[in-house]
Amino acid sequence: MKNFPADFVWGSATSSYQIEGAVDEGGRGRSIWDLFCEQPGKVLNGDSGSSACNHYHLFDQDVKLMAELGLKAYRFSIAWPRIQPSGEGEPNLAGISFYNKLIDCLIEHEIEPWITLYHWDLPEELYLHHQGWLNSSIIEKFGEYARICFESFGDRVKHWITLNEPWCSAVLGYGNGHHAPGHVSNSEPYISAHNLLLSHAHAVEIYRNLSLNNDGLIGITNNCDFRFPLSQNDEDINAAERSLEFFLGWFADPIWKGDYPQIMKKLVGIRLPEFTEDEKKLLLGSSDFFGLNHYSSMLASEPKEEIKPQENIAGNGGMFEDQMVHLSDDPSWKKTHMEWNVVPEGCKELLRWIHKRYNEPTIYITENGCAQDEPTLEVALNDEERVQFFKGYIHACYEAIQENVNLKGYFAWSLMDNFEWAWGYDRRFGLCRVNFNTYERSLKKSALWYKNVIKENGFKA
Ligand code: GBH
Repeated sequence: MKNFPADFVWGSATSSYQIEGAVDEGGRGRSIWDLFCEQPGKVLNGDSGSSACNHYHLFDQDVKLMAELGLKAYRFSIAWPRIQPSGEGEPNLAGISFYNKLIDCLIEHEIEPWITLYHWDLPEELYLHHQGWLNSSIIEKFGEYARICFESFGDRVKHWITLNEPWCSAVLGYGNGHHAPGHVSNSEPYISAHNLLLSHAHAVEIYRNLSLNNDGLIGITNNCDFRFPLSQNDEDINAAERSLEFFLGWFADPIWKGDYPQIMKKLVGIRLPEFTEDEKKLLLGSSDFFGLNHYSSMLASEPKEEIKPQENIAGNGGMFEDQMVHLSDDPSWKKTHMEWNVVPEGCKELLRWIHKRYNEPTIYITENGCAQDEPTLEVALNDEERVQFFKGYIHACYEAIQENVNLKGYFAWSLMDNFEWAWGYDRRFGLCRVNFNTYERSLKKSALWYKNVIKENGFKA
């Protein structure tokens, strides 16, 4: 039996725009994702999150499903435009009331709510009239939004995540344009990232100064895919290290070390903004735990020739050319429906890397999971490959814990199939199957397997 520490947090995660639907209800304002989905060609099949899983109306049913699985914790995000329809000013009470009902229902079922404040649904108004994450005025606005959430829900919520994957907001949103707001630039990713980091730190300062008189914790969730060196040559080993510093170090170094990685300053030059001494102080130590979303791994090597655009995995994302790393796959790796490599060993290696580089922080894996091709209900319910995926990755977590990595929890992505951003409803990540016409939910084999892991607090190897 592979037993986990008794207090290990077993959870599952979702995000607001991916599951809620009801975009015109309860006084919700529009977000950049409503706008993005309206633009032809941006989202596969012209899908949008306008009705998604209809969780807004079916949340009590979903909480029952979570209870059935035995989840100890549920990580969800708040839609900023439900709380402040235009991104600033007085709170919208219907929005607050929706999340109050959800939180109370979770607590009634003994499931701990973990809240993410920002999982990409920026109020449209802040983008159209205030330049979104490109303008430093967002720092104060995000702080005010966060304050409303802390004051409304902080009596019951003990785990807060400011931002989900700022790398994605910066690189996919402002670098290659795959995500809202769809900008293509090699400087905007660095500017938006800078404002995202400062917004995070400012919100944390507000939370800590509120002294809600509870033992609440607040942190950030970053995403990182691991990079193995292609060979054991120094050049490739350095390329893999450089790639991780450009990926995770970009967002984690300022918080755990007080500034951007030296190698980024060197290679990005004047396109990388600088922090003032006060900003560095504000950032340093601004996360009580290390939130990590991890999905995949690639091989990294020293480029032998100029990086060509087609090698530039995230397109014109700035960082890919700037880091000067060639990425490739090991042909023996299995792939998911997203074409992402299944490499549990990479998860363990990344946990070790974080443990070492950031001085043994408390880590929570706030997302891990896979998409599988599930054209019919029958195929979906027998998702043996997802069971194998979870088994491999959770086993890697187990091994990391054996090596004293301070991993304290794991959240499966995702509780249910949902709106998978640019892939619309074509890609399914759920433990539960969702019929997007009837909104019927059914447990997949992986859900039943995970239920058992939670119940036994581990599994047989
Ligand atoms: C998460 O982002 C999001 O938080 C969530 O909303 C989303 O539904 C979920 O993932 C599934 O997509 O081939 O090694 O370059 C995931 C961020 C960044 C992870 C790109 C995979 C590419 C793998 N992803 N990365 S690689």
